[in-house]
Amino acid sequence: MVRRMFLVIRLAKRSAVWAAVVGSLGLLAQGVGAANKRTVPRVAGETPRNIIFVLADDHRFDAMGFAGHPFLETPSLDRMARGGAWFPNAFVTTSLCSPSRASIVTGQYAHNHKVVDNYNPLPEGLIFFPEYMQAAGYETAFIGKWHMGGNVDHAQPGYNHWVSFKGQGTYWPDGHGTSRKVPQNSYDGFNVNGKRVPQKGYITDELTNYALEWLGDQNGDKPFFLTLSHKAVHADFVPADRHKGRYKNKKLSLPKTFAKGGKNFRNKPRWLRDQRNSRHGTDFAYNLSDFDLNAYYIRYCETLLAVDENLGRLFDLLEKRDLLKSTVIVYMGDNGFQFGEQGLIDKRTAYEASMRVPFLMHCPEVINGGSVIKKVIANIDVGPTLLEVAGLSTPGHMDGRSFWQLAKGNDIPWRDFVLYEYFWERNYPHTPTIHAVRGERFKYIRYHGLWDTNELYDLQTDPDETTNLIFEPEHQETVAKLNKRLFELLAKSSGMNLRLAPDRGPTFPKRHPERSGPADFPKQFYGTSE
Ligand SMILES: [Ca+2]
Repeated sequence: MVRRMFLVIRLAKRSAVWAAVVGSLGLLAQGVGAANKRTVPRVAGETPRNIIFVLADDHRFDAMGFAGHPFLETPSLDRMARGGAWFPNAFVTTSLCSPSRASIVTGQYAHNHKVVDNYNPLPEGLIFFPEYMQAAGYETAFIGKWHMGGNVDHAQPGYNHWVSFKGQGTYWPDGHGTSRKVPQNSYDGFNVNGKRVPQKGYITDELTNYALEWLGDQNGDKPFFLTLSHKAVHADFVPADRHKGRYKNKKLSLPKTFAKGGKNFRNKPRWLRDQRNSRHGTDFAYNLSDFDLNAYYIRYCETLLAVDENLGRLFDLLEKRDLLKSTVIVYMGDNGFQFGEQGLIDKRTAYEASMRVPFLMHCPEVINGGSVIKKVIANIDVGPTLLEVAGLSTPGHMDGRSFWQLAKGNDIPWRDFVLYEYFWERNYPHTPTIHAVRGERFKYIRYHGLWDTNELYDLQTDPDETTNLIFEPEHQETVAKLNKRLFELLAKSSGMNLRLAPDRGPTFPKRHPERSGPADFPKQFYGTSE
């Protein structure tokens, strides 16, 4: 076949139809690729391992016992950190459920996979990294929250076994414990390999039951890859009944940037001060006039308890089957969640509480217990990393890079900055289009399409992002350098365009008439000449 092709090419070279032949060969190559399985070259020196990827929803970076939380108990996550590697500088490149999940599963930035909201259908032609594992002989399973492409739960490419639910699902089948209506909540039960099966109990327990059942069926003939994707801890947080009230006497210590006015508002963007009185601000959170931030946070922590407990059940099963030492277990959050930082709730912004996530890896055979790896890693790196664990190289279309060698304690050249992006949605009009770069020390945030100020934070001296350094004379060089780096990273990844998706889904533009008014410009914007 190949020889015949060369013959055709040789003949064609001499003719005027050369260009047309090249075109048709291109089509042929595409056709062959589509008909074949997804393949990439193997990497040297990696024996394919069993892999479990546990994804939590909206789990912020500091809501873990070992990370210094004042009261939250997470013994299983603590065990993972003790016995494995913790990446304290792990980020998502877009802090929103569907775009971040799409970045995880495709290895691409949102500007390339083009999933920029929670409502529009998935674009055609996306390639999910488990497809490569499947082609390489893995048994693969997806169990839990998919939540990409709107309210769908049908099986997606790359998975031999499928258990999911529509949109946000529900914590309990009867909806108890919920205090408000959440967009895209669904009560249709599970799609188990194409069959509708009712939800029986508390979602975090039940998804783990499905996971344990599938793991129990694996007989060692093939390596396995399991994704367990929790609904928890997405809002509206509902703890398991057994955990309700555990922290009722505890208090959220309000973040330094919660203060309304004074020094805290100095040089802060106008949009940020305006968002305080919106659905995602503490003055009018979820447009509820009686919103209680403390009660909300306590429920968040209580809801996390079942996630941690169920992680423990996975550990127990692997231990019993003598697989704990050799299996790579990964724990990650799909984005963070603000509880009063900068006067905000929820996510989407480039602030730490929103874009920074828990990230742990456990595999005692090759990862040293208690490793703390401070390099900046991101959701786009998950696909490349887990493919390397499976002995496979990174497909050319992926933007992320494998940090498997970093996890194992090897020194490899690594990136200086993570690129962040968020595209404005009509549904939640209070958060603008954002681009940012985040390194181990500095974060630069650039807003697009509005008359406002950018931000620069020194996270070494100011981890809480209290002081915007953007106007400080001694930082102008850093601002210029990071602005240049931002555009280099965008250009290198074909990101020099803004994704526009059709308006779809509910909109939440409301402000409370009696709470904080519109923000003024920073003083640097005023002057009587150019
Ligand atoms: Ca999320």
